Amino acid sequence: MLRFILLVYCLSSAANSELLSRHRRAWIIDSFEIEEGHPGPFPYELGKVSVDREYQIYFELHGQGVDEEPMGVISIDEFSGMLNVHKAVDYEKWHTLELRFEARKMDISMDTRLGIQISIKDINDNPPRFERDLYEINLPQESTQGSNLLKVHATDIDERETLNSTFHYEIKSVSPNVRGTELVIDESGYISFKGCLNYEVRDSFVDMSGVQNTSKMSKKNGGISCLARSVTDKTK
Ligand SMILES: [Ca+2]
Ligand SMILES: [Ca+2]
Repeated sequence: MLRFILLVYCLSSAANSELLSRHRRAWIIDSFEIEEGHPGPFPYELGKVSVDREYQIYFELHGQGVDEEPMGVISIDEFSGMLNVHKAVDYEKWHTLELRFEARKMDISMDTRLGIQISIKDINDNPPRFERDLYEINLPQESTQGSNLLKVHATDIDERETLNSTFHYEIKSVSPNVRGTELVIDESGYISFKGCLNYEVRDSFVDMSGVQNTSKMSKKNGGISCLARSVTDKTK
């Protein structure tokens, strides 16, 4: 009996979900796209919302980007229906803007109320960043070649699973550069060494970077550096 009741509930829930989904799809009548960080000049025309009527109507727009955060991004020409963009939007803060479009008759009574969705298109405007500025480790004397000394981690807040947030790690330089010792970093961020450690060197500085491989990468994304400090065995 309990299983039967649960089954009915699940079906009912699924039906409601489908109904809501259809209702939501029907409510969105138009969609537009804004590229984040648009340099302007502002305002520029985004596109027109048109409602054909044989009598005079005028348009109003409310919601995100108009009179809700981020405010002042979008406006609508009340008679032509043209949408204008007044300032740049940050994809890292807003992936989409949901707006309510209203067409009113000249006696201000409501004619049509519909929805507009504006997608914000991500650009590669953030470099990968290490979670720490400085990593420090003490290497035991018995460290063996190939063993993982340290794991570093960086993240890129641009759109996930796109080239804009894809990067790899590189070791740019090691100071002092000791002959016979080579530090390597793998794709997971693990740093290990080849050769043998030189215990005469007490402090070794490793300059690392997260590098992006996209041709669309802006110049300031050309690689960031993070200082990793590995300290040789101080008991020596
Ligand atoms: Ca990026
Ligand atoms: Ca971005």
